[in-house]
Order: sequence, then structure tokens, then C-alpha cells
Amino acid sequence: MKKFKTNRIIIYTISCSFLLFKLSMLNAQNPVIMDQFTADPTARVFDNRVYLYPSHDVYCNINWFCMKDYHVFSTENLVDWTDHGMIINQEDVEWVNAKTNSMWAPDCYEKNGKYYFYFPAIADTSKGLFGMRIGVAVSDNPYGPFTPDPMPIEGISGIDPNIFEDINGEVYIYWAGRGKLMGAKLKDNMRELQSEPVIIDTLPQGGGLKEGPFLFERKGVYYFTYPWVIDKTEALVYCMGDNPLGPFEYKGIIMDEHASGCWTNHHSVINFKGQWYLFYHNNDLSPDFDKNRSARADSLFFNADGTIQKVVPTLRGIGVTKATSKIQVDRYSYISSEGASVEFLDTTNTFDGWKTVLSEKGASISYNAVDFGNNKTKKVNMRVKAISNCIINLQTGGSNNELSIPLSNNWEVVQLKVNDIPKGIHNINLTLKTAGEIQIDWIQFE
Ligand code: FUB
Repeated sequence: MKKFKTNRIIIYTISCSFLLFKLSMLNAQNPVIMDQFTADPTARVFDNRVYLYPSHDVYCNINWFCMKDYHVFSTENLVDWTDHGMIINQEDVEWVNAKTNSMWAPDCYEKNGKYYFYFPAIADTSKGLFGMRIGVAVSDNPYGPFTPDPMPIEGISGIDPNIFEDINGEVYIYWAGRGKLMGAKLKDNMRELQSEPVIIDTLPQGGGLKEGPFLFERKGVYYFTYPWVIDKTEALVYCMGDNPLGPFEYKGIIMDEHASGCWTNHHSVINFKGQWYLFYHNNDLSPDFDKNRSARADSLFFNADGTIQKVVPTLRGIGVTKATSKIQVDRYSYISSEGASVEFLDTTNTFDGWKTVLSEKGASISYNAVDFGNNKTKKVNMRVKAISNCIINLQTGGSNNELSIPLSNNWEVVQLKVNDIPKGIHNINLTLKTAGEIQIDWIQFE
């Protein structure tokens, strides 16, 4: 490590080989999970933690979905996610045709101390089963191990299971089958239908595919939500009603079609510690192939009349980020329209994430809700590549700092003194004060 002084700052440059070490910690904004693809995210709150049950896209060199297994993730702060590992593999399920890589969108629900994991897959015809069926696996814990039932649920053909428990304890299952959205009551054993499936038939007509139903209740109102191809790709829409199986009245769009062109979206809604959140997906880590998707989350708000405010997808996502973590400012809450952009660090390995490029005097980027804890902060570390000598203005919590960053041809971690940053939660703003270009991977305070 080299160390040199300027009149205002101390700069450390740390050798690049050290920086090649890759942390496998799951700590992210949007997408929520950065080390694998995660689609169709069903979030559930169990014991004050958020559990995420996504499907698991992998790349199989076919122009379609390829999904062989499921992982479960959890967090207590919406920022640091633990991957509990694989919970079900297609090879583990007797009724599944394990050659089909068809483990599509799942759900998980707790009832009487047992966790029921619902998942669709193409059934094994040698068992006398056909098409997409929905199975159940059971565990004593939200993170498994799960034991799959030998046969799928009788009476359901389709995909995208979703479970809802009413306040009276009655449990419903919803799914998408034969182009329709369906619902039925489940028996207490959570594995058999108690009522005949009904088509949820009060939905608007026209447009294209409807799938991925997700029902939740708030203040006695039942929200029936689903992805719907209104125009070219899936938007997330919702209806409101007085009963779990409808009729429902269509109310509008929760989230518009993705600008990325990702054909699917698939979502879930939770209330965690008093705030509502929408989990959904986009193809952030695979911009050229929309069957490799990534889970995201943003806050969701209601109007006084119970209708839902449209959610505009953000990169910043949710949660308060610790100042001492490597803050990915490219997951910004604001970016200037001129001279600031976000690019992959390595286009051949998108899982490495992104960098911020500031290339014009006055270009800026902001990242909100950073927790500086209970002590004054006096230093910042930045992983940067300065294409020219430049000065960056770092503003946070009333601390205003002009930071000189020397030209470097490689990525370097520079450590700079800052005027005391007060304790508490602040936004960070970085502005390029000089002509030239600087690339920023992350910044971290100490
Ligand atoms: O992930 C495969 C399928 O894509 C899901 O089952 C649908 O909801 C859509 O997201």
C-alpha cells in the first residue's frame, strides 16, 4: 500500500490484486440479490423477518425459462440478505418431470407452525399426470428443509400459486390456468381443495395474458393483484373487492410495463413494520435476455380511499444503508440529466454490478437514507478510477467536502478526510466540480 499526503487529504492507494477479492455477502438495493438470478419474488413476513421465495432462473442456452430449483433468502433490515441455500430441486420431487427445468413462480405460507411451500412444474407423464401442476413441500422452518409431497394438488392445473388466509382462518389458493385466473378454498391440511375452483371473472377483458395472482387484505378490503399484458409486456394491476373470491372491481395499474422490455413482471405485497412493500422483478443483470430476471423491491403507498399509488421502479429500492458498508451509489435516488450515467463494471460478468460515471462538470448523483450511526464520521473510502485529476464535492448531513482525486489508470481505493459528518441518517450527494471523468464503484465511511 502506498501512502502520500496532499495539503488537505491523505490518500492511500491499495494494490489492485487485493481488490480482486470478491465478497459474497448479499447486501444490495435493486436488484435485491446480486449473486444469482431471482425471478417471481414472493415475500412473506415470518417472525419479524422478511423471507423471499423467488424462482431461480439460470442460463441454459435455450431461448426460454430454465429453472431447476429454489433458494430462500431472508433479511431483518431489508438490506442484508441471507441466502439459506437451495430448498427444493426438481430431482427431489417425485411427481415432477426433472428434465423440464420448469420450477416456476412459488409461494410459501405458515399455518399452525408448519411452512407450506407451493410450486408449479411440468408433471411426469409416467405418473399419469399432464401439463403444469402445483405441488406442496412442508417444513418446520421458513428456510427448510422442505419435504415435497409425492403428488401435486388434485384439481389444479396451472402455474403461479398464491396463498391467502382470511381473518377467520379460511385459506384460499389462487393460480393461473388456461389463460384464466382461478381461486378455491383450501382444506385445513393445506394440500387439498375444499371448494371447486372458480374463475375470477370480473376482471377487465382485452389485452393479453393475465398470470401471477397475488391477493392481500387491508382494512377489510381484498386486493386482487396480477401481471397483465395490457399492451406489449406485463404491467402490474389491481382490483378491490369485499370477498376473497370476488367479485372484484378493476382499479388500475400498480406498476407500468418495464422500460427495459422485460416481458414478464411478477410480484408480491407485504407489510413489514408498518410499511407496505412491493416485490417484483426486472432483467437488470441480463439486459439482453429477459428470461434471466432479478428480484426488486420498492415501497408501496395507499391513498385515503384505499386505492394504490402507482409504484415507480427505482434502483435505490428499500432499506437504510449503513455508512460503513460499501455504498453502491449507482443505485441512486437521484441522477443529474447531464454528464452522469451508470454502466456495468464488467459487461462479461454482470454479477459484479455497476459503476457511476461522472463525465461533465456539475454532473451529480445522490443516494438517500444512509445511517451514520452514533459517532461523528471523519473519513471516506472511495473505490474510483479517475480518468483525469478531478475534484468531487461530497455533501452529506451538512458536511461539505471538496475531495481531490488524482488521475489513476486502474481502480483504486482512496481514503480521504472529511469534515465531521454528524450521527444519524443522511442523504449523500456527489458532484463533479471539474471537467474530466471519474468512475465510482462504491463509497464507504469510517
Ligand atoms: O417465471 C416463469 C413465469 O414467468 C412465471 O410463472 C410467470 O408469472 C412469469 O413471471
